Amino acid sequence: MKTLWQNCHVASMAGGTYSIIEDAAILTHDGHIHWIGPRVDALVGEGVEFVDLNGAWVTPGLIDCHTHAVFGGNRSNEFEQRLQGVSYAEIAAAGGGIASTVRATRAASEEELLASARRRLVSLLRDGVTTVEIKSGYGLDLASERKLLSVIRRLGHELPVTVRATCLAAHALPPEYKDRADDYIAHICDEMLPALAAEGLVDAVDAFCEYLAFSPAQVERVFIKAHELGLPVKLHAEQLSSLAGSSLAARYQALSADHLEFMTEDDAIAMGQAGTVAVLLPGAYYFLRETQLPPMDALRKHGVAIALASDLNPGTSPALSVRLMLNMGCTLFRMTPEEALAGVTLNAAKALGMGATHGSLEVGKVADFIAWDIERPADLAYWLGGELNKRVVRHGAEVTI
Ligand code: DI6
Ligand code: FE
Repeated sequence: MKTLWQNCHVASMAGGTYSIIEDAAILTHDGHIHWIGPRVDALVGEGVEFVDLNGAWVTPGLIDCHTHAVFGGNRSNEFEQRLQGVSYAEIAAAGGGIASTVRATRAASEEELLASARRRLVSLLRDGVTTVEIKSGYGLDLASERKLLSVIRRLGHELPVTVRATCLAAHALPPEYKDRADDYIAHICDEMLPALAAEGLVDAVDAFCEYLAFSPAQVERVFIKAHELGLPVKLHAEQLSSLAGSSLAARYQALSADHLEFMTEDDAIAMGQAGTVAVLLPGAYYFLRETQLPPMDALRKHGVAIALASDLNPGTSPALSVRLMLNMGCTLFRMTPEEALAGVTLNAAKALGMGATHGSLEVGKVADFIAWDIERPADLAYWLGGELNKRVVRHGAEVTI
């Protein structure tokens, strides 16, 4: 079935940049973009269905390329503690933080985890998200990580969204391995990753490189195993301190290094040369009341592609809106609305290794797009949350959420 979507303007992101077609049309066929251009140039053959988009602005479907959306419980109690002046690191050292979510997640059934994550994902989907990456990392033993990754796969089957599963077993040290971080890394490399990868539950491997998590040497062992298994890597790096994790990520051709407030110019040079995407997470920056900004000028100067994501997680970024991240990327990180939009389309696709099929509206790519009832594309970064009127097209067919 061919469909001509017309009476719209398009911010297509074609050719790797912010590009606009006014009074455009999009011809979709078998879930892909068959043709896109000015409406006057559209060649319409037999049997084409027409859809009037009423002057909407069309963008690629939004891509949230960094979330931890599957977890048990929540940590609003820690939010209150931090408002009283207790730091994130102090809470973690006292047995709270990630460890408290691990306890709640291990205690939850697969069905409970699925139900709570589904609600959170629906919020993201109502915001125009058609592709989402979800990390494990609150299980920290083989059975619990398998439970999380299974939920992640099920979410992709049950909801109208393309889901990428990332194994973040190296997120924190589980209590069974107290003071034995190297042994836990060995367990990840020898048992967990091979088993989970063999079960088809893993699309990429991530780790948390930080003084309160894992060292660069430990992360490197995880990366080596991931590559042996044929899996791409990503890294939480330079969120709280500067350990050159992002340079390490670049050496392993990581798809992305994420957070990056404390990265150096040398890290930016390494990432630019490797094509590793910088995934910035303004929700975590805001929620932790961080004051160290990621080095935007160094990233731009060294040609590092910049993505934005929600980091949806219970500890540092309980963010249920990707458009709010666009606003924060502009307001807090001084990105332009065009850069912010590229950050949740083009560059987010690249950060998931999906650049060939997603992230822009070009012939041959998957027909995932949003027709927004807005005046200008910058409106997407302007409103602070709320729901915008829109029509969501996934694989060439309109979906309701
Ligand atoms: N960095 C983060 O911001 C999240 N994980 C990570 O490595 C925080 C996760 C949490 O506090 O639950
Ligand atoms: Fe994260």
